[in-house]
Order: sequence, then C-alpha cells, then structure tokens
Amino acid sequence: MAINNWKSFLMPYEQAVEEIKVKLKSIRKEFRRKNEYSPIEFVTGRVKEVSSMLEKANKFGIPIDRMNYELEDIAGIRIMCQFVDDIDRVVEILRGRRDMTILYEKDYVRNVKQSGYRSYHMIIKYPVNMASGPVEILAEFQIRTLAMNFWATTEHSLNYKYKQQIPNELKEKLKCAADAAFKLDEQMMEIKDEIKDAQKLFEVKSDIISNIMNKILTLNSIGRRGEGSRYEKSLNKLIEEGEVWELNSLLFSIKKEIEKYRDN
Ligand code: 0O2
Ligand code: 0O2
Repeated sequence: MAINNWKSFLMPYEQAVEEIKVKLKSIRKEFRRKNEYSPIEFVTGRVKEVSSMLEKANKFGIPIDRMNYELEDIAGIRIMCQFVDDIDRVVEILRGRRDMTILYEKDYVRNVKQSGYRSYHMIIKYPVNMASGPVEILAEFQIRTLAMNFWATTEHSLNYKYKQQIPNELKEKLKCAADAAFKLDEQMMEIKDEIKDAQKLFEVKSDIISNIMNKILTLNSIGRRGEGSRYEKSLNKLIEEGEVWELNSLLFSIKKEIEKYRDN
C-alpha cells in the first residue's frame, strides 16, 4: 500500500472509534437518566499510530496489504469500570448488541498475564458506512477497572521507554504494584455497596438542588424576587449538610408558592 493512502486507510477506523465511543457514552447516560448505577465509568478510544502498526506488522510478519485483516487493534476502545464485577456486566451488554459481531474474547482478568496485566479483551467486527459504501473493520475492546488501567498505562510507558526490555528489578517492582492494584480492586469490592449508596445519594441531592434552583428562577421570572431570594438563602443553608427530606420539603414549599401566584 502506498504511503499516501494511509489517510484513507485509517478513515473507517477513525469513524468506527468515534461512533462506538458515542454509543457507549450514551449507555452510561441512559443508566444515569434512570437513576441507576452505570457499570461504565468512562470510555476512551484511539486509532493506532502508523508507526505502531508497522512495528506490529513487522513483528508478526504481516504483509502491509493484510493489516486490515490481521491487525485487530487498529481501532481500540477502552472501557473503564469502578468495580471488578462491572466488567462482566459490560461484557454482557456488549454481547447483547446487534450493531457489532464478537469474533472472540480474552479474559486477562481471571487469567492474569505473566507481566501482571489484567483486562478483558473483545475483538469485534464493526460495520461502518463510508461515503464510498459500507466497510467492515476489526476493533478491540479493553474493559478494565480504574486500578487495572492505572497499572497498565504506567507499565506501557515503561515498556516503551525500555523497548520491551524492562530490567528485571523494575519488572519485580511492577509485579508488586500489580498485586497492590489487585488488592485495591478486592478491597473496593468489599465496600462497593457503601460507595454506590454514597454516589446515589449525591445524584439524588444534585437532582433536587437543580430542581429547586429552576423553581427559584421561575419565581424571579414572575417578579417574585423577594421570595426567590428567601428560598435561595434556605437552599444555601441546606446545600452542604441538608438531608434529602429537608431538600424535598423545601422543593415542595417552593412549588406551592409558585402555584399560589399562578392561580392568582
Ligand atoms: P466528560 O464530560 O469529561 O465525561 P472525546 O473525543 O473528548 O469525546 P477522548 O478523545 O477519548 O474523548 O478523550 P480522552 O481525553 O481520552 O478522555 C475520554 C473521557 O474520559 C473524557 O470525558 C475524560 O473526562 C474522561 N476521563 C479521563 N480520565 C478519567 C478519570 O480518571 N475518571 C473519569 N471519571 N473520567 C475520566 P469526556 O468524554 O470528554 O466527557
Ligand atoms: P498498544 O500500544 O497498547 O496498542 P501478544 O501476542 O500477547 O503480545 P496480542 O496478540 O496483540 O499480544 O494481544 P493481547 O495480548 O490481547 O494484547 C493486545 C493489547 O493489550 C496490547 O496492544 C496492549 O494494549 C494490551 N496489553 C497486553 N498485554 C499487556 C501488558 O502486559 N501490559 C500492558 N500495559 N498492556 C498489555 P499492543 O499492540 O501490545 O500495544
């Protein structure tokens, strides 16, 4: 393949990464809109650098014109989760999708790699509609916790620095760090319900507070600025330490106030 074709070669991959990111982010939004816990914390994506593609093709003896069939991670999507068991939920969600075909999966969460690397990988076939017509590309999902991501990102940089030849002493330290990341994930699982409750409480409170703020704006817009500022003061008192019932009761009384003026 001529080098001046790289740009068009990569176009469907770029398109696929953008599309899949939007789709996965909207799954997260859907959970949040329903006030449910989302197993997806955040999503990132990238198209592999041309230099890394060539390096990998050289390493595995892949001819350049076979790269789109044999390099499975030219398009890479990373899904970060808070807890280890979220990974299985994300895998189930992806298995249920009709807009992609799963070719195979690699479970490095249960089968930790020699390096200490943990992540769940899925290789998929994904159809993209380009101006020139439909194209199917391969893409790789890496699904991991925040702790797994922290470790993998750091180890990846060191591998790059040492050109895959990390000195043994450093390798040992990385193994210890991988064990610590594993323990952190285990400990987080133990207090998962507590963390989820706290996050839920935060979301519920934010929802009521933004409702109250909207009602204060309504009061101001119908010329009841005095009442508006009185409610604003009450809200300020509750913002940090107020209980849900106190915020709800403030919301209830401001709604009543608005109805009173609307009826007159
Ligand atoms: P928001 O509102 O921050 O959630 P993009 O093209 O910007 O959509 P891209 O290029 O993949 O996405 O961006 P990047 O920098 O790789 O990060 C992707 C998303 O992950 C961004 O959110 C970051 O804010 C978010 N992110 C990165 N690190 C963390 C982290 O440690 N914790 C959390 N919760 N989020 C993180 P968005 O999509 O811009 O939107
Ligand atoms: P990049 O720069 O992230 O794209 P292998 O034959 O085992 O060497 P293979 O067959 O490509 O690798 O598949 P595998 O093992 O599923 O790895 C695919 C990707 O997973 C890698 O892509 C890395 O992103 C990540 N990965 C796998 N093992 C490790 C590891 O030990 N440490 C880190 N940090 N990441 C890992 P690339 O192309 O190697 O790199």
